[in-house]
Amino acid sequence: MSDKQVYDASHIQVLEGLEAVRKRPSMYIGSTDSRGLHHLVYEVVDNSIDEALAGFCTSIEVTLNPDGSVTVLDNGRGIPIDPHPIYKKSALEVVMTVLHAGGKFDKNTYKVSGGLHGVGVSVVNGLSEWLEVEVWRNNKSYVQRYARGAPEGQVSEAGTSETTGTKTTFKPDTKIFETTEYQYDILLNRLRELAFLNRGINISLKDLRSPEGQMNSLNYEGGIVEFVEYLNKKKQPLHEKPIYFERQRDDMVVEIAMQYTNSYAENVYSFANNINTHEGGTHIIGFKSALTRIANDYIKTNKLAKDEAKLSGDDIREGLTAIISVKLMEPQFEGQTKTKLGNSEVKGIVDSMVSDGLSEYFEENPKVATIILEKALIAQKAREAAKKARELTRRKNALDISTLPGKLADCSNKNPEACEIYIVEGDSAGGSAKQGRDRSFQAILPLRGKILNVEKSRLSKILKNNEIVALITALGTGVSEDFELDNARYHKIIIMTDADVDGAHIRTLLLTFFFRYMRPMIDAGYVYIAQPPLYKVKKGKAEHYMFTDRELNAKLAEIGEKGAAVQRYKGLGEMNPGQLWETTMDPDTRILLQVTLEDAIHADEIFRILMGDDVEPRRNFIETHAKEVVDLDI
Ligand code: 0RA
Repeated sequence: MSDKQVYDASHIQVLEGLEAVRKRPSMYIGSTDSRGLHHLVYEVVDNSIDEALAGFCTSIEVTLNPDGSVTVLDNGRGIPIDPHPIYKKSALEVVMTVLHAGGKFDKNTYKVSGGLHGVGVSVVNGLSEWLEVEVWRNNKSYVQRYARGAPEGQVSEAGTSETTGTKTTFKPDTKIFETTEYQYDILLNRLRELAFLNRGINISLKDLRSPEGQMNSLNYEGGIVEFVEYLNKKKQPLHEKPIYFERQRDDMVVEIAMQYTNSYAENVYSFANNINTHEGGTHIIGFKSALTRIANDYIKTNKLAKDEAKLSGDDIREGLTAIISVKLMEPQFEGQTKTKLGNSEVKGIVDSMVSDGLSEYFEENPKVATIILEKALIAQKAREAAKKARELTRRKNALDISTLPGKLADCSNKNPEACEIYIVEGDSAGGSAKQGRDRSFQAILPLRGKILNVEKSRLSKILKNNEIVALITALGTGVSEDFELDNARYHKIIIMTDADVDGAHIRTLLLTFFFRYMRPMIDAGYVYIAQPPLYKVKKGKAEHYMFTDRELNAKLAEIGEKGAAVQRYKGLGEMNPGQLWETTMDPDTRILLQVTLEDAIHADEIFRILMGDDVEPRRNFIETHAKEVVDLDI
């Protein structure tokens, strides 16, 4: 194996680089949970997208293989294989084994940098049990294989080829990842987003892991216009076609698509180089300020308002679905999660294109303009009314307990960081929870019956609902525009509902409310879901609580079914205070699910499906996700 020896000597430096990746994977891909696992695929796909943006690739195929590996195939130019001038080995090997080597060849395309993407495919290689790459170039085919990032041999020729392209297959390392099971829907959502953001590219996803399999082909010639139509699929638009603007300056391209619906929610999503800029940035600032200004100008010029009413940004964005997509050469990503666009030059360009484009659109479509602006004026009136109602729910200061809701059983500790509040379904479970809790740091707020469905009402109406007012007052944060995370009276807000359909519904109603009106609470990781047990197994004197059917079956197999009594808990009310504490509230033994916002676009869709007017999509969703609905994680 002389070949191997040569390699052992030359890849020492490589191993040093990728060893760091294996030692601290989270530094490179964010985490080693399911999220990090999915990032591996995005990383590889991003390289093919870059090749497509450079104009050389039209098709990207992602396949989930039966052995747990993933293949990404594109028809680009193929990664160069000739010797690299500095590293003295194939450029392909350098790309696959040297950190951050990926984008150095070609400076003329929009490359992702910063954020979790753009760390380079070598990171994927380092975190894979094995990876195999095949390149078609120069009428030849070349292959190389690696184990945990280290080449198993040199790049070798493997026959002739009439096409060009790159195929990467990798198997995520079970030594690194907590889970190595890919979720089809998560990949599909991101690939669909990429297909919308990069119009014309053919992207497919294929699942070969089970005989039934599944497959989706994504191709949107309409780009982000189709993205907006897709997001509004189940809503009622106020005008037929999304409004679309595109402008190019120097090396920057800005695209905006927007459409109003009769809903109350705002769905404005922004992207920079295909990365969802959750934290906003200069493109969003430019967009919002131009939109508000042009709307107010139009109202004034055309005397649409009876009084001197002036729209706020929120008023003119009520019911708006919009996508803002910027592609630029050197994006600066800032903010806590590096998802805030910092490039200052972007603001002015977006502002001026929206100003010009929207005034022209309003001039040419006066009927649509009137419909949009009249809705915004109603939103403005409702906002004034809501403001008055909000003031009633706002506590003067956090220590003043005179205004706290009567049914809140507060805790004695006043340090929010140490305090938790259990939001409990029903008075009887609320009673057990009050008796079972540790009153020093656990507060209990029982909610009676179903809270209002916030998806179907404006804030002014929502604030007339007693259960919601009690909730807001207890939390101390205020709501919507007035929301102040720093005023939260508890840093754990724990939703505790029965493990049945009604419980799931109440939980979804509460999550919808947090999502729409207290979003920073979710972003801060304050919102949790309690996991009460489903079963109690009793054999002799021993009692065991089981949280899933699988656990139950395993337990029964272990202790034997003879003489074991199985009690299925239908509701929290069936547990006495001691049991409730032991199974669901004791920090040492309980299981809490933290609510995270993996994908706001998808969360919005799910909430609309689950909470909206249409029965049909709701039934479809519940039928296909029946098992997951019980622990819905938005
Ligand atoms: C730089 C230069 C060239 C191709 C690529 C990058 C490339 C990289 C990847 C990663 C996945 N698929 C890819 N396809 C292409 C080629 C430059 C040339 O041929 O002149």
